[in-house]
Amino acid sequence: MSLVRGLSLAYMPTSSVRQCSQQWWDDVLGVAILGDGEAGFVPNGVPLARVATPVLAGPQAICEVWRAGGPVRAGARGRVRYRCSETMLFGAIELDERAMPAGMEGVSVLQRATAAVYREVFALLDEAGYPALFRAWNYFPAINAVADGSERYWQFNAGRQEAFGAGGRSTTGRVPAACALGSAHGPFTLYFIALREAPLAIENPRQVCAYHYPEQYGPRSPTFARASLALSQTPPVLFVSGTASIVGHKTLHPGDVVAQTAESFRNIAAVLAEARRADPAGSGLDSRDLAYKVYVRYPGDLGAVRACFREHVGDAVPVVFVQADVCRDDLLVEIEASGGHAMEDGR
Ligand code: 3EB
Repeated sequence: MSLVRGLSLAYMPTSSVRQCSQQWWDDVLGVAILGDGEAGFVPNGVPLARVATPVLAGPQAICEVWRAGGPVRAGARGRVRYRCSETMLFGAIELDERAMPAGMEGVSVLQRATAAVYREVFALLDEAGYPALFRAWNYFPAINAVADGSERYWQFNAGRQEAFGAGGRSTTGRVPAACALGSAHGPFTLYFIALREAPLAIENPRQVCAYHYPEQYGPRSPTFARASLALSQTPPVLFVSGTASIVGHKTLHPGDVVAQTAESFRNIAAVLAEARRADPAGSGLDSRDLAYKVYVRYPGDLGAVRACFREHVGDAVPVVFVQADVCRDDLLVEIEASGGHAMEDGR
């Protein structure tokens, strides 16, 4: 008999999390605070990512709480704070670009900060015995800005790809699910979930693999899979990466946020179909079985995006809408999702 109930996700206003007892935190793996909110109520030893993506039409800040459903152990290595269960590790790390030495050999500050963060993460994962990165959430300011002669998202991609190589990780094929968004302010912030046993990488037949994007999107490709499926979890857990209005490698429907939202859902449906094929024994997740985070570039588009969202998945799924800059300046919306784990919408 096992007392482990498995992974769960809750989106809760920080005002209600603040009321929770010490005991409530016992099996929490980690938390991300979305939007602007003071974080002093999070107990020491709980990994915390503060993500300056303003919450749209909701409480000022929302806690994204990941719970193990069983005993957890806390630790730290360098700048990484983590908690782990028997099978998975949640970690969070911030690095202030302003604390980095400026311009070295033409390598941008952001590229070096990204590489430093991922190097620390991989060193921890190797030491702790959770070598397989499952899901990575990346946030940093001014993602679409050009600085030191190139786009900042490209600099991030260069640092990430470099660190994957240096850390002995593949940069194609077996890569994690991820997202990379522009925050309003603050340090480079990464939070992540890693596993003892490698998950399956799932791709989308409608899209070129991101790690094979042509050079027009930057000299070093992004290192992520369209989704990642952990068959080692019971039931299996699926993370769908940030998904946008891209078919092949091109942005579709520039300037039309509703068409971009609908196209993103077509991409998510295609990824879910691939995930079902990869797990014939699994229950098979449907778009209505997932929890969502929706990134909207322009707050004024919220009403249109939310209406389109409801048309696709109804209003019974857990979801948060936040403002963030998407990594291509013609993308107006990006949608990420996860399922298989338990979920509660605490709002
Ligand atoms: C795309 O499909 C849109 O760089 O980690 C989505 C998910 C996107 C993850 C990343 C970027 C990333 O290319 C952008």
